[in-house]
Amino acid sequence: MNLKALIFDVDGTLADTERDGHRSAFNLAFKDAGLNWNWTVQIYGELLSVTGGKERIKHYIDQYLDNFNLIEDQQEWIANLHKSKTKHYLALLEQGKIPLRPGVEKLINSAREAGLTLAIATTTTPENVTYLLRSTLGKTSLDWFKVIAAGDIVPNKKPASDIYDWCLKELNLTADQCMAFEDSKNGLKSALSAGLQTLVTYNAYTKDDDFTGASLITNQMGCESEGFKIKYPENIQSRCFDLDLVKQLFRKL
Ligand code: XBP
Ligand code: MG
Repeated sequence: MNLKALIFDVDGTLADTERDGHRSAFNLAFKDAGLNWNWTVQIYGELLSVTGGKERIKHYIDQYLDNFNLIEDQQEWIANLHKSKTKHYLALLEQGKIPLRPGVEKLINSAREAGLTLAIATTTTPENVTYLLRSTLGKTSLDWFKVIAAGDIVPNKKPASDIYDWCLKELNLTADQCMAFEDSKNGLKSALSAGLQTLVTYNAYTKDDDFTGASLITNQMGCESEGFKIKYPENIQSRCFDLDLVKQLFRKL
């Protein structure tokens, strides 16, 4: 079976968005709301075990705060706080504060030139994806991705397979015709549960995650100036994620 499509996760994979992007946006929203909450780099690293910004706020209230009582509907209050966070995050993207990770643009362009279909499967809010693509690859890049599966479009977020299942259905492809790119254990679990072969580029937050089942584990996609560091498997000669490497790793069915 030939490789037909590449499916990319967003946060941590396409760009290192969490520490100085989402985390800063959450803290700005807390300040606007008059809350004395401060998600430090350390606390945010713990909170990342919960995917989805709204779910992360709820987890923080339940697990980190003693009797945080609200007079109004908690779900609605969280949704409004999250909308404020998204506004701040989009502003950071618009200011060009969040670049793509090394090698991402090169892989995307070589996949397009080779006629592969591109797609996205992410837990983040859809607008966060379009703003990231526009601010890094330009407005026309929105058309490069046949499917952008994001956020609340599915009932269960990663590590559930829902977002990848939905993406495959919209692509009208089977898992064995695609390759997934992820950065975290939750993302890897989600992609593997959908039957997808998955390549992992970890980052500072996810470097110690369990990536059992990944076909390749590196510290980044790498580029001419700086090759990647490989965690698994050892017998790879390449220095960066080019299409030849992806095709070399793709299951031979
Ligand atoms: C990462 C997530 C998201 C982001 C925050 O998504 O779990 O929740 O941390 O974005 P992925 P929102 O790695 O699947 O791209 O606040 O919009 O959820
Ligand atoms: Mg991710």
